[in-house]
Amino acid sequence: MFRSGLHSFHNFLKNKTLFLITSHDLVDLDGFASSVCLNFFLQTQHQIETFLYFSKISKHTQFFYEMVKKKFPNFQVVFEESVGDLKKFDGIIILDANELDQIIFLDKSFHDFDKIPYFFIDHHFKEEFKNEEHMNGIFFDDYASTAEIVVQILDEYNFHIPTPYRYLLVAGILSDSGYFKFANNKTFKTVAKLLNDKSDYQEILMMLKSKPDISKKIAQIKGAQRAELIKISDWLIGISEVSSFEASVANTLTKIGFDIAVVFSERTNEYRVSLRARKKVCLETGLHLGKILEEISKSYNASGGGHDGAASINILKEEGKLRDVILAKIRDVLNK
Ligand SMILES: [Mn+2]
Repeated sequence: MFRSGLHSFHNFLKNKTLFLITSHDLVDLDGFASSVCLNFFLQTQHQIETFLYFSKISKHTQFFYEMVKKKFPNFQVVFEESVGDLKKFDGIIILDANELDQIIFLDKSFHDFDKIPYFFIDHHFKEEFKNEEHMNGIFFDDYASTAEIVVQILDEYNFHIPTPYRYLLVAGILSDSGYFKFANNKTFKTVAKLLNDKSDYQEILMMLKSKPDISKKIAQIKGAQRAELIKISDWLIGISEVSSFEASVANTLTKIGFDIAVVFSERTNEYRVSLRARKKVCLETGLHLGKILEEISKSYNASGGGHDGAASINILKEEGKLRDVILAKIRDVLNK
């Protein structure tokens, strides 16, 4: 399976001179590390001309990249400021994404785009890729990160990865695997391969820790202090209010013992409400916070939705906070 993916990649590279290498918007560490390393590999091993471009780099990614540059002063990645005319490329390689929609600069109005071949390297699940024989990409959803797939490609070519790139790859794997929470045996083997005498695991962990935002920490502490505790059946619900960072506060509440958290924040014209629930509550009771907020949006002047365990809603002030409405809906599910 991997071999056939590699084979199609090899074919994709053939007879082309200039490639665009990119990832999804607001690129995370996995997408960034994967793209930067594959770019380096193609330039050095294949002497291929490449053009590395990210539409936007996430704050956390930028922070870690700065840390790597500080540690390795000679390490430099050349990014392009803009893609310019896409027609100049012979091929586009897209990492850590599997849909063209996720690449914001490939706007639909560019009719000629169909004519430029593209190739995905990604680890996100997509049903339709399961049965396709000639897919234009390497898709493996049994990998915790795209970085692991890239390491395996480089391995097949016996390519030696320099230390700064190892730091990036390990960081990408760590962040996408939730610090090994979603890892499998392959993940550990890959990381073990990347770590050597010159790359220190604890140092990478330290470099990943961005300086905590003091106002966020204050909001989390105040939110916890103000939390009102409501018990429904054996579940503990925390309701609180802060002036900002309502989503982080809701996360904090579920970490310190609440099963469900509802956190309000007052803005100029509206209330923003973040809801969080532990996985266990959702699995055992069928609670789906996103569905609850979608229902509320239909009946009131509000817009909201989300996942089973994480959702949010914006409510116009004239409606009030809808605290009791939200609570009643949760109570309905928990009392079932
Ligand atoms: Mn990823």
